[in-house]
Amino acid sequence: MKITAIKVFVNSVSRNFVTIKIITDEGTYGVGDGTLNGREIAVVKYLEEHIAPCLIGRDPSQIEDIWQYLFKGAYWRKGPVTMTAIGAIDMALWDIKGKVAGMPVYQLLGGKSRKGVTAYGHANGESIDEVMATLGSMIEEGYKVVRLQSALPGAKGTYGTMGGKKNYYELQSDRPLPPELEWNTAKYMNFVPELFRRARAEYGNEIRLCHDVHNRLTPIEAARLGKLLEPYDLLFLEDMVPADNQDTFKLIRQHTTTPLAIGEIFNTVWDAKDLIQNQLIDYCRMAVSHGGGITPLRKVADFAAMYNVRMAPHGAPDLSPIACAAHIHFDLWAPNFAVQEFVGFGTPAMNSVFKFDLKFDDGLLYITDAPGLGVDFDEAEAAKYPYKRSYLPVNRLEDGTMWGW
Ligand code: EZ4
Ligand code: CO
Repeated sequence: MKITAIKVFVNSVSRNFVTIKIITDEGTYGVGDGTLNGREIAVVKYLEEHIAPCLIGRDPSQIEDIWQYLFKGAYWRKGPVTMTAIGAIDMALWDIKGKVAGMPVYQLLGGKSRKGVTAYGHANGESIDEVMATLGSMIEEGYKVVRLQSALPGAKGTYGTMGGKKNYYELQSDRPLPPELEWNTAKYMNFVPELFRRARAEYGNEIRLCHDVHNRLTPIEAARLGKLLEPYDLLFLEDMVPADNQDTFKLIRQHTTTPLAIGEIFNTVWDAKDLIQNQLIDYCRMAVSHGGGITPLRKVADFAAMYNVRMAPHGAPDLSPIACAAHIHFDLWAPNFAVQEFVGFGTPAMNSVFKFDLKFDDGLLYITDAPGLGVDFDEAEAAKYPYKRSYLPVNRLEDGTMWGW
């Protein structure tokens, strides 16, 4: 079998998605997700100009060799654009291998370690009351784990909210430049414990809760937040500080028993190595797309397992149903899988572009035994939604200082 073509698509059904199809001379094709939020076209060009020409004529069964070829062969290793492009190729090759074998990808990885995949959803709101109402309905829907994010009263927008405007994850193409939000750490620190106090008071101790700080604290502030939230028994606090310097987490770890999660922007195991090896985190949030594919992610999982770190892949709305499918196969297999971020089934338009048979029942996600990844991409439907430039928001302190969003 030989690769005859690699097609790259970008569409804006609900938001921008980069999708690839690897076509073979035997008619079998594989699909992959190369979406990099706000930098989509950089990945499209990387795939079209720098990867596709090198892979035409190669044997698609050689997943590991192709991965090594693209990683080592680039010379310029790592980085989000390179690794997302490699991730898309890797996913599509696993899809082909599964289709050829007549097996779902989780079987190729080693088979199921569990009957279904525990999912966590988002309860985002403009006020604590709004978040509580959403949490209540999600518990009724069957969720066992929910992430809580509330706008700060009086703020222009907080992570997970946009100050009464669109959701941060929707297409922002009516704004020519990144939306600008405002941040105040002191107000946040005073506010967020109340969010979790209310959740426990109203919904009890059984529901597992988590929260995403989105890289907005300093290490000592993060340590304090971990302590403040200890009474509310979080499953994890995510991204309290950036991990550019992995040593930073030593300070946080010394002060709090609140479990820590990080990794959605990590591109290789090297971003997580010290965090894992020194047992400074509890959950690794690396994704199949931005982390370079299924091939490296399974190695991260095995490495993490040695240090009691569990996998909790990123699953925000800017990961397409193809990455979602790849994650579910990975999650079914990984012995140290914990929880999968999951934002629902998408709009009817999305379901016309991405065809994926997924079920949610009593907190768990299930897929069918379709060969490969079990997700298909409709080129003609996708063409109805052309790319529209759209950015993630940026964040400033109230005095104008640029901050992390
Ligand atoms: O901000 O996917 O845990 N989820 C997140 C996401 C990220 C977006 C970035 O594109 O932090 O919502
Ligand atoms: Co996050």
